Amino acid sequence: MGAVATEIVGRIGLIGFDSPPVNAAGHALRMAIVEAMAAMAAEPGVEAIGLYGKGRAFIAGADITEFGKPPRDPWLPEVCNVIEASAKPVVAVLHGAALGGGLEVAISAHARIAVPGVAVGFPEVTLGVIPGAGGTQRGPRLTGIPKAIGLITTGRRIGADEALEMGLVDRIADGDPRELALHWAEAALTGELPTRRTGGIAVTPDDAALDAAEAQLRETQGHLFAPHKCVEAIRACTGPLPEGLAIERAGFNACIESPQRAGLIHAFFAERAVQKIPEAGATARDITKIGVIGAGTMGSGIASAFLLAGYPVTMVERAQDALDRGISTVGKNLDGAVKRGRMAQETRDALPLTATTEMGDLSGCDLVIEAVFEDFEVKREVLSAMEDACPGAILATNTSYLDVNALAQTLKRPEEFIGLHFFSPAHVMKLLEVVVGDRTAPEVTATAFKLGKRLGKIAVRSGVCDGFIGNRVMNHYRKAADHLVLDGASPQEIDAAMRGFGFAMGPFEVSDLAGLDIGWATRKRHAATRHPDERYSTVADTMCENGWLGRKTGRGWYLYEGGSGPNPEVAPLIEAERVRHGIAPRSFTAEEIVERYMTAMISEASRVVEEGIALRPIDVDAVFLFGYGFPRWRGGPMHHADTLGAAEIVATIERLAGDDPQFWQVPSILARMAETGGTFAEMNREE
Ligand code: 3H9
Repeated sequence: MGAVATEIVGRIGLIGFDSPPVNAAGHALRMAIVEAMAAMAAEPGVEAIGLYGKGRAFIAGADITEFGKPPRDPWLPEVCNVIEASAKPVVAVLHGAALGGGLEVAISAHARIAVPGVAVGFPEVTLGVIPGAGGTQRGPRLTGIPKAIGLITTGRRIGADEALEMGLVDRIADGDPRELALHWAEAALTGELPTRRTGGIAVTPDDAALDAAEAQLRETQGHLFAPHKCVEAIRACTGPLPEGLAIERAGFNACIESPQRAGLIHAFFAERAVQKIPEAGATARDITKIGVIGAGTMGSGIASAFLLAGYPVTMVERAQDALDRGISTVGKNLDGAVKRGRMAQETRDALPLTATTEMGDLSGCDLVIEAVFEDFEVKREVLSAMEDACPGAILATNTSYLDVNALAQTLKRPEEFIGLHFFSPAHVMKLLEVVVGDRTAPEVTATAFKLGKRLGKIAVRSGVCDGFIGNRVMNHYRKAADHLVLDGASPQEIDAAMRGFGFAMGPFEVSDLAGLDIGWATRKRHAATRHPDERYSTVADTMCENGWLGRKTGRGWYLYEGGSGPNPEVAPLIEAERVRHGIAPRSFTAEEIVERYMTAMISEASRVVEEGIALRPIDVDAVFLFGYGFPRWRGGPMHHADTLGAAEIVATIERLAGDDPQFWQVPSILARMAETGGTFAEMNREE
């Protein structure tokens, strides 16, 4: 019974879940609970039972590493039934996290106490499944159908107060979970804490709420599998419990088989896997004060991100008017954060922001990041001044493309230099690429990761190359999109096809949002080294020359002022470019568009893995999931590649190479995988 600690204190039997780090309900814990419940039932001196979690959680949920493997008895639903059926009253004390299967265990008990700070909820849909141990049946019995729908179909996590209000818990009490379990199990015996079996509670039918939820989900989440199964299962909660549980079980099993479940669970682990870096053992420095150089959109966004995380920030800009604009941008960013509940108004009012035109004011900062114009010489000069003004500080560059090793060579302290690539808007976007140079000290990398965590970002380690992980791969598949346009597809067809695949926006819509000048600058930088055989479309360059930079200028690929829809002046440019290339345009199906786009993405991402720019394939997945709007339920480009299989991808590249051998080349890693039947998932496990 290693997974639980049992003891008898007076007339109370205590069962403490003990399966670190978060008491996931894996096979060992499930077995141990059932055995402990039987032992407590058989113990004549025990009159009531207290359940609690040791360590940092009650139970974080089912053990999701077991999903997709053959189930092992006892299943969690059985554990819950055993608890509910207990003849002796059972009280559960919820602390840390009582999520998914954890909450299902709790609502099978006869009364619940929530410790302040606990996270309660049914996050199953975010993992592509539905609550499978009674959540859809016992949940609505406690909260009523409408509230259960809200909780279960969104996966929203709530705190103790809301859980009490909803009826999921009976009391809120602060203290040590074991002590509370002892106290409240006793209270159940004295009558101070009423107890009842959740399964015995009658639910008021509410077909209108269920129909409305179904209709809304069809409209907003038609592409997802699990949320619809949740409503189906909740619908069954008005009948006898065993029948409802059987319907829930069928829905859960269908979800387990769905590829969306595999994609979403991969995304869950991606978020955590990226933290496992070779420098994890190095001692991270304490960072207490941040310097930001540059008060443009990026600099202000970065300053806002640090302020939101509670760091005092000194923001430096050369000219007072630019500094004033930066201060105003930070203000707007943080007002937005207050509105969204991410920052308290009092914190906003007492903002620890120093804005200055003096580099000397940076002294005392432990980390200074420059976010000036993306130009090697400009950055080199600023970094050199930074290095002199801030002895002892970590020096960071926020660059999207520049060679971090070459910049390091110009510094006296290259070991204290690192790339921190924020994504715009920097105070909102989750992704942070940590670009580790050849000479970056391990403690500096470890510090960057610690900082990333405090900022609430997903930090991903990248090696040095043009564009690092994300932009390098993006440049490649963006070219595939331009080639598709040359060959006959319209930008709107491509956008629609990629939205159909699951991206929130298509590539041309994204260009309009980001500003076409960004891609323009990259293309200019690459012009000198461009392969002579590369099929190059000048359409976007001409658009930039015309001043059509996207949303910010009112027109780009689409119109934003004086009308809407496609910019009518783009089609003639495309037509002229096709004539220049001697291309007779043809039509493309959405499947063909997706195939080319995704094959280009997977090809370059494979090279990034092969060259060691990304530590593992899963790191590439994290970059695209958290920085480029890749549909989470598809798990990321490398996970998606595994679902296609290397042999099929290689065959596609070889077929496409018939028309354009310069662009379509089989990465050697994929060729090897195709031969051996290898997968990217295996490489993730090797680390
Ligand atoms: C479910 O319950 C289905 C049932 O309805 C039906 C059953 C029939 N399983 O996040 P952290 C690992 S679905 C396995 O860094 P924190 C995690 O990977 C489940 N492993 O800690 C990490 O491992 P490593 C519904 C899990 O303090 C380590 O634990 N439940 C699980 O920042 C620490 O995790 C959920 O969706 C798991 N369920 O956050 C809750 N959970 O050290 C998922 C965590 O090797 N979990 N691990 O990287 C969470 O949201 C957070 O982990 C939690 C703690 C808030 C609990």
